[in-house]
Amino acid sequence: MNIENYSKQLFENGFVHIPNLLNKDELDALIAAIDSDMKSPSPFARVMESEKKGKFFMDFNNWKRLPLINQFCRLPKLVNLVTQLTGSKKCWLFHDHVLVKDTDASATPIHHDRPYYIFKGDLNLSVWMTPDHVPPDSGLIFYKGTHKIDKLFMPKSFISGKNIIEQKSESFEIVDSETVKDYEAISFDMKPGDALVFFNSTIHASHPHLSQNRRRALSVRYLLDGASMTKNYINATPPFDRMGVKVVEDAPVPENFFPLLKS
Ligand SMILES: O=C(O)CCC(=O)C(=O)O
Repeated sequence: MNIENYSKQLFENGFVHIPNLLNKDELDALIAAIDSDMKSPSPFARVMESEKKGKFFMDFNNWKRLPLINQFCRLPKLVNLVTQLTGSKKCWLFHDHVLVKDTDASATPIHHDRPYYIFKGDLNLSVWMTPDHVPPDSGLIFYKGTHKIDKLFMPKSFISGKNIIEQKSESFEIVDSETVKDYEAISFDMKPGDALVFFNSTIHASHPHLSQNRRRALSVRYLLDGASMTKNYINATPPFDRMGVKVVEDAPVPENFFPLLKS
């Protein structure tokens, strides 16, 4: 793996596609981890479905409860990948997010992740992995270079696709197709075991899920060097501020909630 080249792409574009990251055993472990959550979802789980649309199952922050998710998030291969890509010494587990779409499931709305989170930090990122073939017209869309926009955008509900709050906000601008019209939109032909790594600040979305195959995905969120807490979020997801985490501006990562995976 040419980590230097992948790292260059990540910093230049805000995202990078890593083909064949997972071997057969790791792919099986990914499938088992996603399955374990679908069979035993948490109270956070949501299934979106309507007469016309396919199902979109989502759940998050299950690593403490589900051993297969826990083991997968802690895989040295993933931790080494994100520390090497970002040149970070430290890495903490933030949370896991399972996202499974059936045929005709709706698009994921355009957003970036930072304003959903109680952490800031330029290197914090997600690793999105699928055990399925996801053609480019059904997969994620990344807007090249948008991680360099020095703004926070209003989070959107993945259920309704609408802004989480309707009132205008001084801190959070509205993000829509107009915001990204000058940025190249990139999608990938994802093969089983490929990964997408992207910064919390990178604007992204997905196409509606047109493929006839179910699309199972696990997005693991990691905190890296420079991570600290922030109160600059709307409706924290996961709602750690209502789960016992005391959010203090600029405070370091509380390792009793978010385990240190590498130091
Ligand atoms: O899987 C999807 O459709 C959306 C994923 C996403 O937005 C994320 O992992 O941050």
